[in-house]
Amino acid sequence: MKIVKEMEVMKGINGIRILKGMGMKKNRKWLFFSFPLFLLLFSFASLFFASCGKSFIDGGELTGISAPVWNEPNPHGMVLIRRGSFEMGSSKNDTLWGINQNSKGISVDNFWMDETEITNAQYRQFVYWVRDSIVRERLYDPAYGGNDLFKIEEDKEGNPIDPPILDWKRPIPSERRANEDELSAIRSVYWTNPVTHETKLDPNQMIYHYSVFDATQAALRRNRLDPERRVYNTDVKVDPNESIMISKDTAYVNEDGRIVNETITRSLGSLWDFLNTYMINIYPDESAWVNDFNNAYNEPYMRLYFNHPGYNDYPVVGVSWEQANAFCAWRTDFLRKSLDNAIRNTIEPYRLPTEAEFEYAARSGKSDRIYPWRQDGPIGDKNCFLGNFKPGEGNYTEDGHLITSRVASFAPNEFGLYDMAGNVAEWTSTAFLESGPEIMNDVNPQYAYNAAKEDPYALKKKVVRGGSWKDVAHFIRSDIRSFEYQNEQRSYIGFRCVRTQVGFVKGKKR
Ligand SMILES: [Ca+2]
Ligand SMILES: [Ca+2]
Repeated sequence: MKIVKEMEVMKGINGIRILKGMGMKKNRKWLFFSFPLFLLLFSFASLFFASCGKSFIDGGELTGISAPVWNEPNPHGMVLIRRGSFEMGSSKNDTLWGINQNSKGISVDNFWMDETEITNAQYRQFVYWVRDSIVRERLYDPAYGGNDLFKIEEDKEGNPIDPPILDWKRPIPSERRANEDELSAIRSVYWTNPVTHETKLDPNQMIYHYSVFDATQAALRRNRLDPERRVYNTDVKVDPNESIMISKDTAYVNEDGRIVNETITRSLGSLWDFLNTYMINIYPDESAWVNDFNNAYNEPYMRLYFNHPGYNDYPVVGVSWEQANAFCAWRTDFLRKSLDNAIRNTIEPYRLPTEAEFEYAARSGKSDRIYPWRQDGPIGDKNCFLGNFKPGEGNYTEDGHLITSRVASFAPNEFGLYDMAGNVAEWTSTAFLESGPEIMNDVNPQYAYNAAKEDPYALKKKVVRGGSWKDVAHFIRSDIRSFEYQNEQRSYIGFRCVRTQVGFVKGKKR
């Protein structure tokens, strides 16, 4: 799938400056990450020009058109999971837990995976980007003084850009220097509780608007725009007026001012029918801490967990599957906008891992592992706990942590991944079916189901893997499946991203 449209455009070095502005520890590394890309961009572009100018003096022989291979730089905070095969699922029956042997041999290709779960600080970068895009829109809006310098209305050649795009290079004025209109635009994204008078960022306004072109659906033969090309069997008579029904996600604001995201089914008319649009409220549900646990005093977590700097490096929670997908789309766009056209679309998008990718990565690709570590239980050689979970009845703390822990508090697995068992359970892109892997292909297995709004709730289950801080040892096993509804927000579910690596095995030299 490919991101084709986003709310705003942000380019080059500006993306780096925004990151630095967030005051995050690791941001400086982006400079080193981006600079080689910048150089590569020139070499990549020159490669095209070189091939255009090539004269075909090849003696009439078939010599092929070749070009140097371009290697992707290592994405910040991710590790490369190399392609491989393993037995996915449980290899033995376990009558105590009602597990039936259900393993299946599968293979997955190379992908990058976040070393750790996405942290509060990382997710806040997304929330603040959305906040700033709203403020910039309003600074341009005549209702708030209409400063047209906040948008770029013409390109370098003086041609109009329609509609104009936000100028991220122009800083939002500080509250001290802002005029009255600017101040009201800046403050408009905050909300004051009329009872307690506490002021905070208004979660209801944090809407991220994005579109994704569904290249898989668009590629299916049955969905081809030209009816002649839907069937290759020349014995079958093609009906040129055949109507093909397709499902498409769309989002709009209804007459009551409410945002509606829904899946519509309609007759295929053009490539635009494969463009899915979403308007997602991306703010985490801080009240999950209270709603998940009856008769418990979890109010401090509700108030502090997402925003207190003490929790910066803890995994974000209270994020639904839909919000996690919005994060992946934003992260892709944020990176691509910092790259030149020539390489922008050679970078695969960030996404949630498939269920198979998660299990393969958790077990370090080894069929004989049931945890990310080699032991058959959660305790290591030196009698130390190997992850954050619930070690005993009512006992959450024996492993040193009551709720979540800072990410990477325990040793990584052989692939260099932290907390693949426990801490927070993690969303995958896979829709949950009891039969699961059985019906999936054995090459890059996946089962995706785009549930329509009117579908029964049972069809909106997504696979969650790895178990969490609130689970006993059995449920943090890497071969155990679990699910949650795609719009649920839980205090024990977070996520991490993956990205398919554009990588090749070197061939034999001739
Ligand atoms: Ca614990
Ligand atoms: Ca985890």
